[in-house]
Amino acid sequence: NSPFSENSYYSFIQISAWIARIAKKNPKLVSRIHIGNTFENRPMYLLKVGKPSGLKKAIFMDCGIHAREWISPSFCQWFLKETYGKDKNMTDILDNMNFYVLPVFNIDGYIWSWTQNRLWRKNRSTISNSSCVGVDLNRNFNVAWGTIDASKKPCDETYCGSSAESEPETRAVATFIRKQLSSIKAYLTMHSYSQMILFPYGYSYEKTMNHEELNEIAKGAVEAIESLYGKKYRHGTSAATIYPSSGCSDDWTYNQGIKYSFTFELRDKGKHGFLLPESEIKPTCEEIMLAVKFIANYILNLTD
Ligand code: 0X9
Ligand code: ZN
Repeated sequence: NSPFSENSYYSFIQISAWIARIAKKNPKLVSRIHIGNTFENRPMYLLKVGKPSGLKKAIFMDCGIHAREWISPSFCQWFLKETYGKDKNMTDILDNMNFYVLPVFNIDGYIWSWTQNRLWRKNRSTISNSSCVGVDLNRNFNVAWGTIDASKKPCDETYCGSSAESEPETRAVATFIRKQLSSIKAYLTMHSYSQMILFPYGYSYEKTMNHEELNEIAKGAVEAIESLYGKKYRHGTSAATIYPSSGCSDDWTYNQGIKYSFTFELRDKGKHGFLLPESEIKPTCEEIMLAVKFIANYILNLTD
């Protein structure tokens, strides 16, 4: 009953209509939460999914922090469409925990990528004393801000902004997460491309306190992915597996105390890159769904 089509990418107008509709049609399961506005003043809505009940664990998941990574918002839509009542395991998960899903983190950038420049990455904020536009929202979090693989030059793709959390989109997400820290047990952020599941740290080669545990979870998640269509995903720390970088959302959530923080890099490995054909939306979402469920079940079974 949702208009989401697994065979096409959705424009932001389509996505926002879908967000309103899915909340309206499933009031017992889905609610829409306004967390802030973008630089261009568009409202940012989060979808809270789960059966209402007292104390529940939660998983926060965002899609589309980078504008051109279109498969990422497709996954958030898929996740909601597939969610409740379709299979027993997902029903169990949602009876016992909530998901906070941000379908498009970087709305202004996503629209720019649809209308002006398909390969746009950053948001669309204007910068004083520069004619260049946009901050890399995944360099704008308050964690080792402005150090490794982050540029102070507004024209660069990894421009980290004038200060940590300078961007309204970053502030909206960080503020929401700070308020919900007691319930949020895991943080998942969806990117493309390169087929990886990454965990902290990205800003340092040091290992986290629960490195072995994170590695085991990521390993289980990539095995679940591979079991479906045989696609190989790598796993490991961001710094060692993709490249070191600072100001990223997953490292920030980790340091806030969310000990299960993961960055997903979806298909493919570079053949099409950001321009992943629409025929790959469905299989990508199906395989990633298995990984998300694997992590959700792990979180559900944690006793603390
Ligand atoms: O560079 C990024 O922001 C991510 N890769 S992407 O190609 N989608 O831009 C990787 C971020 C990994 N996480 C950390 N370094 N903490
Ligand atoms: Zn990305």
